[in-house]
Amino acid sequence: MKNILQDERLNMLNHSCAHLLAQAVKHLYPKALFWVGPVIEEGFYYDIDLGDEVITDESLLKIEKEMKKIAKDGKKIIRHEVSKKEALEIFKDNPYKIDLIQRMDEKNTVISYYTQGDFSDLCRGPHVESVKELKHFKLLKFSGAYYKGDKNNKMLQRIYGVCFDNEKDLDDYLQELKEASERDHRKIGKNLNIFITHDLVGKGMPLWLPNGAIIRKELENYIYKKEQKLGYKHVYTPCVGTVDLYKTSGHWDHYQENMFPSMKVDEEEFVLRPMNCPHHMLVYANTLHSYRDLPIRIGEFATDFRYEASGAVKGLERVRCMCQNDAHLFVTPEQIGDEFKKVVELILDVYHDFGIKNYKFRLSLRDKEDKEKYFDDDEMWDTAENKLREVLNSLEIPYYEAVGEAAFYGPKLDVEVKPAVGPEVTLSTCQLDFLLPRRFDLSYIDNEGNKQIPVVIHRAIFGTFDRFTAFILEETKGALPLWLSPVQINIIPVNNEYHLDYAQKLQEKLSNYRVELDSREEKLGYKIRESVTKKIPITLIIGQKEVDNNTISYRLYGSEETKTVSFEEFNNLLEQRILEKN
Ligand code: TSB
Ligand code: ZN
Repeated sequence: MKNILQDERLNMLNHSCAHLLAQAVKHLYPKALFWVGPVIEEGFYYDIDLGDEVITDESLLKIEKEMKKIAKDGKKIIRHEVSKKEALEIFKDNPYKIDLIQRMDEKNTVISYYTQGDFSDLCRGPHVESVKELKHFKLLKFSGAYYKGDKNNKMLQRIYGVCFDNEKDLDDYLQELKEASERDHRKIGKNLNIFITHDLVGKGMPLWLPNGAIIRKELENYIYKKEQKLGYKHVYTPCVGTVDLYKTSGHWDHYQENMFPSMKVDEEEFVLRPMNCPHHMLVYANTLHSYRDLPIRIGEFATDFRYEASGAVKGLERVRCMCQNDAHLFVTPEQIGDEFKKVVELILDVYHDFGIKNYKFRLSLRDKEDKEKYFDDDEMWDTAENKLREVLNSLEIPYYEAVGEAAFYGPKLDVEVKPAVGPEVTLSTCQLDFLLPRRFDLSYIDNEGNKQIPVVIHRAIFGTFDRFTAFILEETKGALPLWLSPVQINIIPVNNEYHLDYAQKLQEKLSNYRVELDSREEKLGYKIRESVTKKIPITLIIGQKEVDNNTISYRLYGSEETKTVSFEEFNNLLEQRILEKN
């Protein structure tokens, strides 16, 4: 989808359109006070204090109409440059703009504002020459937004819109927006009863409904089998730890802003864990290790809690309670390359099974200047980053580098994907860590009988089950492959009186699968349509012909064609599709 921010002309057009929106709002709501109106990836928005007035769908239409009127009038957009003092005088009636001006540097900044007809707005520009150029726009939606994003401040009203140079581009864009919103996993999750959230449980804490739980269980079984084959040992550890545990690991000093506050129980002070590494370090430390035992791979489907800003939580994609498909691999320095390669191969293998094609590898490095976020040991960082680069180059996978995206304990290889709505997110991750084994005083005995410190590779193939499920729902638009579908087969008897018996027998014979039998007294067409709406992969239609010939007629999701086969043939088809993950 087009990114407005990356196109100079569209940037300007949308910025000017934000002013046009503000002008129209001012005409309709003379008491309105304006805060900021930036251009964003999807167009623009303006945050407005409307006093007691509330924006509705109807008011959006009215505002849009007023915008068209002003644009038709065709006033020029004129730039003015003034001193700070003058600016304070010009915008004295708007405390929000005064706040902006006051924060501007007295000496270095020329303060500019733009005027179009009866409306002026503080702004750096640039803008189009005249409002006449603003013909092809649309107001998209509105929401509440706290002043400066702080929930202790007043709630302002945010209106979103987008503007293009011609009607076709606008129409195309609106169509794409519509398709993206259809693909949004929050919408699919609701329609297919996969998850919900509830205020009483809290923000970012989804409840997985039975359909969602089936998907999650299948994902767990799938990755567990793969990991077992690769020599992983799985453990269960508690989803809390003491503050001391996280002080030892360094999370307390470097990751605390992402953690829930601590709680005291008797003499102990606990935190909900944001990561599982410290627990796994202790699992490793429980036994003595020789170099011959390494690599040791400790895996867990582990629940973590992280503080995510309330504006950032999103369906299953960004949650505050998540379950990682986590593992920590304890290796000798010589084994880093090999073990890392195996993780990358596993990622590629899994992506192949799920048909994931659009992703980017990102090498996430530390920001040398940020001593707060990153553990301060330049030599350790240089070793880890160089080693990781070396491994990636030898793997010959294309990647880009991003400074400031590393974990506090080491650099990472992240896999980035683009959700239907919103910016890119990390799915899989593989991280190199020389720090935590030191902090937990881990060791193994090398071939000369000396104590050595292992290196740790942190990795999560799905990332979290939460985010991966969100992504897969969007990739498939909810039409999951047979093996993952909550309901795999839906049997519809044409007439209950004559065909229900046979349909029930079929259901019993297919008891290895998740089968529903729709025996409601509804019209056949209605039931078939509903089967499609529920995105059930296979619908069986059982009528007299099937009963007489002992056959099965089926339709695959996405196809109008009905095929008739014997039970054995049908069974083969199912096995084949499950095997091929189709
Ligand atoms: C891989 N200690 C490592 C672990 O051993 C770790 O926690 N890495 S992480 O911080 O990158 O998180 C692992 C994965 O969790 C990320 O790659 C991402 O896919 C997923 N994740 C992170 N935050 C969230 C969130 N708020 N909601 C859903 N998934 C998340
Ligand atoms: Zn970890």
